[in-house]
Amino acid sequence: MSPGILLHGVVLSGTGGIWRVRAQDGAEHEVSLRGRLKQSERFEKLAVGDDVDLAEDTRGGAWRITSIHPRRTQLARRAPGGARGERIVVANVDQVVIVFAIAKPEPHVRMIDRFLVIAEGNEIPARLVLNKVELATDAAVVDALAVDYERAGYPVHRTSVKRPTGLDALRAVLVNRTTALTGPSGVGKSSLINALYPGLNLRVGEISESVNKGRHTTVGAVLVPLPGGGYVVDTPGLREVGMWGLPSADLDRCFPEFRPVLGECRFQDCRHVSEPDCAVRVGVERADISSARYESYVKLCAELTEEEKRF
Ligand SMILES: Nc1nc2c(ncn2[C@@H]2O[C@H](COP(=O)(O)OP(=O)(O)O)[C@@H](O)[C@H]2O)c(=O)[nH]1
Ligand SMILES: [Mg+2]
Ligand SMILES: [Zn+2]
Repeated sequence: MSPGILLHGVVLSGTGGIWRVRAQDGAEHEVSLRGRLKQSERFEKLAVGDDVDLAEDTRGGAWRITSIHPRRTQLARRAPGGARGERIVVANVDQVVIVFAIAKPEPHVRMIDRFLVIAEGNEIPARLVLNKVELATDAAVVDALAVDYERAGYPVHRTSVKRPTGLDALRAVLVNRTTALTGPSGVGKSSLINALYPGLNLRVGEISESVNKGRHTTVGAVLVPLPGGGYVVDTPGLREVGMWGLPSADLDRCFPEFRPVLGECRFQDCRHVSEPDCAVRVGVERADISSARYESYVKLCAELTEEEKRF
């Protein structure tokens, strides 16, 4: 038997055993798994974003997945209260890009911080896009919105689609990477993608905003190849990943600006809420740590603690 041609590819989409894979030559194939893999545990875990090897069936023109490469990262939706029942929403995301707007709609910092925690909890680098900057009366207004995130170590792109600003720099960080683009409705995600890649009709974040609203079924993530190389994840949104399963005790480490002082609280298991001699709260008092970010921490911590009580 001839071994047939082998190709390397990336899973773009798929459910129910049929997967759409983009080979490195750009051709897309609808494929299923080889019997051997199908029976293995890894079949259960094949996800959009996975790097796979493809082989051409010796009998027909069909392509099959023969192996799955180890993952660089995964965005997992964990079962509440434990590690079991984890479902991988998308594999090999290199970065999370969170879009918000200077106005229209007003920035919702709590939601931004929640997205950042999800990225940190999954150990995926994050950056922010502050869009609609032409609506600001002066640069100080923009800087005031960016500063908390920049001080926490996140790159912030200042962009405008209306008066083209920052678009080349944003496109440059998307090249050859797999990016999960997210953010509230109306901030300009679709406009940005269309400005960066005219003609690429992406529904970024729109599944959760419309189709999937109020449903229990999940629409899977889809990778969209970018003209310059790389992928953007067209996803129901990070909201569907959620923080489920993140232990409340690990939340502090998801705020990078807290990390330098985390060993300095009086209690080793300090939650930084009401404990005495808390180094995080001292940091907030001294304005080394942003009080808005700290407030997000307290809110999210309460949410996770509540969840832990329920399970
Ligand atoms: N003023 C201004 N409006 C923008 C900008 N980018 C997008 N918009 C507008 O914001 C609204 C929502 O944009 P859209 O791309 O649909 O947002 P999405 O929901 O995040 O995909 C539309 O009316 C856009 O024209 C911008 O840079 N400046
Ligand atoms: Mg949109
Ligand atoms: Zn503390």
